[in-house]
Amino acid sequence: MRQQVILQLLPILVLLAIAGVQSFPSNSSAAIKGTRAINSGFKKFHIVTYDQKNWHDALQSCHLYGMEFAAIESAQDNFEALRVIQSAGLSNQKVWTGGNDLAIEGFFSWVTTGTPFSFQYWANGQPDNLQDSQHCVYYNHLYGRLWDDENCNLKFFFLCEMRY
Ligand SMILES: [Ca+2]
Repeated sequence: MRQQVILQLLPILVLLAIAGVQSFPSNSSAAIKGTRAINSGFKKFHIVTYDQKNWHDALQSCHLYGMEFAAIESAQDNFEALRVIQSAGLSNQKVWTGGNDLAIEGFFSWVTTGTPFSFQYWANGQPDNLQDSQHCVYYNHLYGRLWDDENCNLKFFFLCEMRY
């Protein structure tokens, strides 16, 4: 009896599964589970809500998703990036950006564009390159979600961007 019910339900379950797949967005970036995206002019920021990586692995992850590591190049970018972090429920987490001074100490640029920082959102007293080991830039919730430089090997959430 129980098996019969399951057999009768099987076609319905299959149909539901197919409908679920078909309703999934065809855009590859939108299909990444757990991301939140918000437009910022010509780009859209995404944050992967289930994974924390060191800065270099985060860079690779953005590329694997067909995106770039986020460059925060304007007040609007910054506003939208903060909105993505908030909407993802990660307001109390540390979040990597693509900012770094790995090439030359003290000269920060965006890894995606190679351009030096124009817009800046540093926390008071940052960047401080503490213990001469901080070369990657993240949103630090402990400093009001302003920018801070930190050791690139630490694992944080990370922002990617899709350009249009
Ligand atoms: Ca620092």
